[in-house]
Amino acid sequence: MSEGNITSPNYPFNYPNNMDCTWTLLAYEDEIIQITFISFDLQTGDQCDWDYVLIRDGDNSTAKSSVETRLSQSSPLLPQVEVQFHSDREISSTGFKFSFKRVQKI
Ligand SMILES: [Ca+2]
Repeated sequence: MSEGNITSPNYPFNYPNNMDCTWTLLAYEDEIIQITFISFDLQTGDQCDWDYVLIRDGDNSTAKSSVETRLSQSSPLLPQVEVQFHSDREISSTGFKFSFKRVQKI
């Protein structure tokens, strides 16, 4: 799949509690993966420790995001992306939707 959309479970309705989902997006060697968040609404927590989306690239660096630190549009550009979604045992929201596509490295 060279491009598509990924949403939280049940989107655009509230996601279930106690969810753990992982998506792995891979690009070929001369490509990178571009992620664009279309919507993002999770239960808020000071430390992002209730419900969160964790985006990890091939170098294992992490970008943890909640509604407090909303990812900007069209970022990041990564060769390999693992997206984890976690929700805790209570309070949910509509969740997220993002699009991804593989683009040629310049
Ligand atoms: Ca929650």
